[in-house]
Amino acid sequence: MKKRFLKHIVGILGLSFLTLALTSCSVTPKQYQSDQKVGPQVHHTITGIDAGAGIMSSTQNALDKYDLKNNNWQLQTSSTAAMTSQLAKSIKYKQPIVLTGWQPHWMFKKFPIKFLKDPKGVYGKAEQIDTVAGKDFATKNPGAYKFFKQFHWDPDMMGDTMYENYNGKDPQETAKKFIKEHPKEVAEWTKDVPDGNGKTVKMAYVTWDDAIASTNVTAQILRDKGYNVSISAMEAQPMWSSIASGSSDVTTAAWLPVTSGPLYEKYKDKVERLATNCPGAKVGLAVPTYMKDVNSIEDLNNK
Ligand code: PBE
Repeated sequence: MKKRFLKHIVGILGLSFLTLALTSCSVTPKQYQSDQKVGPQVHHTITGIDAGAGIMSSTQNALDKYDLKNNNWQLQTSSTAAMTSQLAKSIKYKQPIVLTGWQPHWMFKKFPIKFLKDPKGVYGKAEQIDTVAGKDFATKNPGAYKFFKQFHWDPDMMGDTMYENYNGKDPQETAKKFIKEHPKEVAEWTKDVPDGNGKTVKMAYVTWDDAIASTNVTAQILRDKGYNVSISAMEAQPMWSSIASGSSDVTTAAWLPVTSGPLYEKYKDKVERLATNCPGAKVGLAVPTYMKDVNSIEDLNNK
């Protein structure tokens, strides 16, 4: 009887040690080692986002131009949500990570990360976010056209709006709050814009945080002016083709000249660039600031 009891205890103890060992294995990842090469520490992997994003094709170019592909580097497709939650985990445990990064975005507000230098200019020098419409939008809906010609904000305004959405607020509620708090800007953007009287505006966007923010703000301003605005989320490629074909009217999500460049090139005869709605954007690769010796994309091969 006693023996059996002992055996039981030993069994339970053994099992708990095993579980402890296993879980401690999985929850204590290795920290970044500055004295070791970065490649093997991240399995030569750049953590990316959705396949249709321009930053993904720019990063494929970077893999070629910086000779990273020949050194076994690869780009992992995921989503903005998956990438930023991976980033949060890495930061928590001071692990190494190389990711696709862009601004305006709350990731630079929330996490201690830095852009890697891009001496070959693969991601372009200065990006901007443009408003793009179908060629016939001006004649089809001159009122809304005028508004989109006049709409432009800055990375700070956009960043704050995105951050509120990130914190769980409904994007339409954020838009309403923004409108309330920025009467001067809204008046400027709607100057001489006639009332919509129910005229339809079909906006297209991709569910990137910047586009969610700008689409909801502009749609709400036009709704307040009496336009009947619909917003449709789609992948990048279908978004451009639907604007070119006229099934959608307008988007505020064109990152140019480089990031959305290939799509713009493809459809440029059928679309019009109305305005730059946000200047001072930036796209590239990023790492946590504690990866002190990794400062340029070139460092990924050497360090
Ligand atoms: N982004 C954000 C997009 C555009 C908006 C930089 C991730 C991209 O096409 O890469």
